[in-house]
Amino acid sequence: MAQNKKILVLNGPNLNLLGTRQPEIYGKQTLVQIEKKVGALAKELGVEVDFRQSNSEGELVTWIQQAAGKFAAIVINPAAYTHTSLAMRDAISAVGIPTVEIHLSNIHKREQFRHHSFIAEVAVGQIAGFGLDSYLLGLRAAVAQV
Ligand code: CA2
Repeated sequence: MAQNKKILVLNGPNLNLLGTRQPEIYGKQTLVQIEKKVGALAKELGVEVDFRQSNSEGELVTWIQQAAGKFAAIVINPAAYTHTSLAMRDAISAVGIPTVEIHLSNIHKREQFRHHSFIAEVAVGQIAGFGLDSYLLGLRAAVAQV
C-alpha cells in the first residue's frame, strides 16, 4: 500500500546544471522543474517525496545510510557516480531499501565508459533514456515496490 510511504529521490553531481547546458542530451528542463513534476505525480500516487541533489559522493552515501527506517524506496540518478562509485553501491546494498536507478539519457547508447553501472547490480531495475519521464517512470516503479 503506497499511502503515506516516503520515497527518497537522489540526484548526483552536475544535475543542478540541467537546463543550462547540453539540452540535446539531457533536455531543457531544470532540476527544479523536474522536482515539481515528480512532486505532482507523487501527490497523485499518494506518496511523499524528498527530492535532493548533491555534488558530493560522501553526502550521497550519508543520505542513503540515513534513509534506513525512514524511506520505503529510493529513486536515484547517480549521474557520473553511476560509473565509478563502489561506495554508493555498498551503501544501497547495506541499507537494503528497494532502489530504482534512473538516467535521463540512454547510457547504453553512449560512450563505452557509461555502459557499466555499479548501481545496477544492487538496484531493483534501471530506467534510462526517457528524459524527464525517466524520473516519473522511476517513481512509479518505486511505488510498485512498497
Ligand atoms: O543520463 C543521465 O541521467 C546521466 O546520469 C547524467 C550524467 C552522466 O554522467 C551519466 O552518464 C548519465 C551527467 C549529469 C550531468 O548533467 C549535466 C547537465 C547539464 C549540463 C552538464 C551536465
